[in-house]
Amino acid sequence: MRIDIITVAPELLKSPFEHSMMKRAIDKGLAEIHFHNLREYGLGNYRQLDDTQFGGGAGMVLMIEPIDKCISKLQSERDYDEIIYMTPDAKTLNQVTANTLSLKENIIILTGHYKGVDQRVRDKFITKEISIGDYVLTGGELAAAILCDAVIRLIPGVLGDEQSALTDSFQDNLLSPPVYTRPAEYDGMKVPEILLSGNFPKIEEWRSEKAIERTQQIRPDLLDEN
Ligand code: 6GU
Repeated sequence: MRIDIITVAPELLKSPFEHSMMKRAIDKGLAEIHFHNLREYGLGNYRQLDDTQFGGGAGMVLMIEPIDKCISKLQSERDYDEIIYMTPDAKTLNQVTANTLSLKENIIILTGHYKGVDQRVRDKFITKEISIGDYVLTGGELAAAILCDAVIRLIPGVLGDEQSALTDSFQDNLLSPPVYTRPAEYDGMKVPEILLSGNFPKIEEWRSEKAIERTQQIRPDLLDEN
C-alpha cells in the first residue's frame, strides 16, 4: 500500500512512522509513505498557501491552487483509490473504515490547517472526509498519523500474530474483555479462577460475557450500531 501525505508540517508527522508497527510495515515493504510539503507548491516568492475568508471571519483558509498543483502532479503519476481529507467536520473514524482502507492500493491524505481548505478543494478532489473525534486539533497532521496507524496494522502480513487484529476492541463492535498475566495473586487481588482452569470453551464464553458487560457499561452506543 502506498500512502501520499500532503501537509504544511511534514516534520510534525514523520516520527510515528519511524517506530514500532508502522516502521515494521515500511521495512517489510508492505507500506510506503511519501510526504509532500505543501509549501513547495505555494504561490509567488513567499510561497503563499492561505488567504483570508470571503465574507469575512477569523482565520485563514488554505487556497485551492497549491493543493491542486500537488494533487494533480500525484495523479499524473498513478491512479488513486481514495483522496482523503482530515477534518473535524466529518464522520468519525471507526474500525470498519480502517478495515476498508487497509485493502486499498494507493491513497492520498490531505491534512488541513488554519480554518481548513477552500470548499472547492473538497468538491473537486476529495473522495472521503475523516475526523478522529469530537474535539478540535490545531491541524490534521496528528489525526493523519492516527489514521495511518489504524490502517497500516491491518495490512495482511504486518502483524506477527495474525489473530491479534481480529480480537481487537471494536473488531466486532465490542470492547475487549479484561486481561491478566502473572502473578496469579498480587496483594490479595486474584486472577479470575476460570482463566486458570484450562477449560478453553468456558474461557471464551467468559471473555465474551465480559466484553458485552464492559461495552454495556462504557459504550452502550456501540451495541445499538448492530
Ligand atoms: Cl482530522 N483535524 C483536526 N484539525 N481536528 C480534529 C480532527 C481532524 N479530528 C478530530 N479533531
